[in-house]
Amino acid sequence: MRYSIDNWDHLFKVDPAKEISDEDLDAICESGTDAVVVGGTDDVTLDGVLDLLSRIRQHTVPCILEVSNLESITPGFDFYFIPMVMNSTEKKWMMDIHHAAIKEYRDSIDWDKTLVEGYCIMNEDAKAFKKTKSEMPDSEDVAAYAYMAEHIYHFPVFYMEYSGEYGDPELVKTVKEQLTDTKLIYGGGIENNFKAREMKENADTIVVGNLIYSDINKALKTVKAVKEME
Ligand code: 1GP
Repeated sequence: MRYSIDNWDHLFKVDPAKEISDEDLDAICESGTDAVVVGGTDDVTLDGVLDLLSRIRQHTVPCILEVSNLESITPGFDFYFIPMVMNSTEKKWMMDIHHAAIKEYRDSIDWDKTLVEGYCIMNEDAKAFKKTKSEMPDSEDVAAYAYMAEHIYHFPVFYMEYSGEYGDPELVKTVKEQLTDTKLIYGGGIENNFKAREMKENADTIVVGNLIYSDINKALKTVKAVKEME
């Protein structure tokens, strides 16, 4: 059966380029989050990915690789998220690297474990924004990207990526109104329970990243904060 994130409220995203203690990673895995995503922008290496995979695998939580480069793809994850950056000015991030991946891995890709994310990167200071040469969209642009994600590309997920910065809850609401079948993931700057809940009001799923590294206890509390909203 093709994999679905329909009932996922909360994800933690751990970065293979950052150090995390066993104690903190164990706490993340046992927190009640719906899945742990391994993903980053710079310095993502196969060694770093394999290290996190083997440590997360000691727990039952689903483990996802958000693919950032071809070199660090490895079997063994439960699911693979494939970003396509809709507001990049370079075709590469929407087409060419995926094309190269198909040429190399076509026979080993399990499409039931693969999910394409229509990404819209919305923080000009984020490393991913610069790397993908993204263009800052205004509200109307973002709403149109979301609509395209669902109606033209039929992406299962539209990801509003503010990485490192807290976004605009009103815009998240507007974007959600564009979507019926495509799920909305929000990530960026969630640093307390209030912000977790505020974004979860409209996003289907929220992602907590940096807070794991800056305040693990606060990060862990965001799981319960959004789960209690159900
Ligand atoms: C990053 O969307 C995630 O890809 C989470 O963002 O690191 O700001 O929490 P933060």
